Amino acid sequence: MTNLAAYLDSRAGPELAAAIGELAAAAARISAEIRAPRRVLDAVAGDVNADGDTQKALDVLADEIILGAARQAGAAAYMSEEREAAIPLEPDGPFIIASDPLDGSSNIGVNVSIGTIFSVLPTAGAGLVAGRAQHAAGFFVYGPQTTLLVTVGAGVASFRMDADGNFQMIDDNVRIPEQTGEFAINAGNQRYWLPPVQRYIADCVAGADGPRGRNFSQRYVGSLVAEAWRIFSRGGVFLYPADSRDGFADGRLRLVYEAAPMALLVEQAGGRATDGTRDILDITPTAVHQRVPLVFGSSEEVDEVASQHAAG
Ligand code: AHM
Ligand code: MG
Repeated sequence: MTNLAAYLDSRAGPELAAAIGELAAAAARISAEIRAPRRVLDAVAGDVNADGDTQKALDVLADEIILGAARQAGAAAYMSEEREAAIPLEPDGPFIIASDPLDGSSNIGVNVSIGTIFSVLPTAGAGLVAGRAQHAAGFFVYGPQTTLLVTVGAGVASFRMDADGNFQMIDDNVRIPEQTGEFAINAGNQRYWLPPVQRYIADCVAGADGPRGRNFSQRYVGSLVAEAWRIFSRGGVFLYPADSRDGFADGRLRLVYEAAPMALLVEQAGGRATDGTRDILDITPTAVHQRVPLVFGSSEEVDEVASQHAAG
């Protein structure tokens, strides 16, 4: 069986391979911390992050651990959901690491899957470059199993962590099915959605009786990494659109360390990721914590959402 180190040796340069190896070791530590026998999952750290969210103790711990990995990897800088600004590290470092160290924070306390998302970026533009320029991207899921999906720009591979904290390959060519009968969106926000999303979801819900002519199921965990793992496994479409609430004109998710790494994985697995119309990978961020509407998954559905946007 191939492990992560062997996979990276054959597809990435030594510095990039070592950096992803450091991130995997960090994820093994985070996984162990989450499973520590006396861990109170939703213990609060008492601070608020760059986004105004109350930080949980695990958010802070995961951020420290990923920062340690970035430092070990010799990264030039570290950008994180939990830090206001980029942290400068090795002045001559070959790349920048961006991360959401603990995605799905609001779910920590209910024992559903949470994860770590990462992006390895060129140093040009202080890391604020279009997602297509990423050297690598991936995410770990801390669920019933600890898993990893990673791309170094040559397809997507999946791994599961063994008892020794090593990542063993599951699949060396993960592909997102083009068609799906599952959509994921926070329907509690329906009254705030804009007309294209209203129409798209109404057509899905109308099922076999509507214009789509077939039935859909809804799935929504509220944890991006968990939705994504499901979509990479069996297809699906995820939407966190712009809506009319104050502060949601660009949706909720962050471009640099959530949407862009996810989009690189999605495209490398044959799916699509857009903000409704534009490819996420073509958007150049102007700020570390910039938000972006996100639609990703099975290409047929992402295209359908785009055609609803084209219709106005
Ligand atoms: P987080 O990075 O603070 O955990 O926030 C991101 C999360 C995603 O994991 C998830 O897709 C989304 O926010 C859920 O938002 P909502 O509760 O508004 O549906
Ligand atoms: Mg997140």
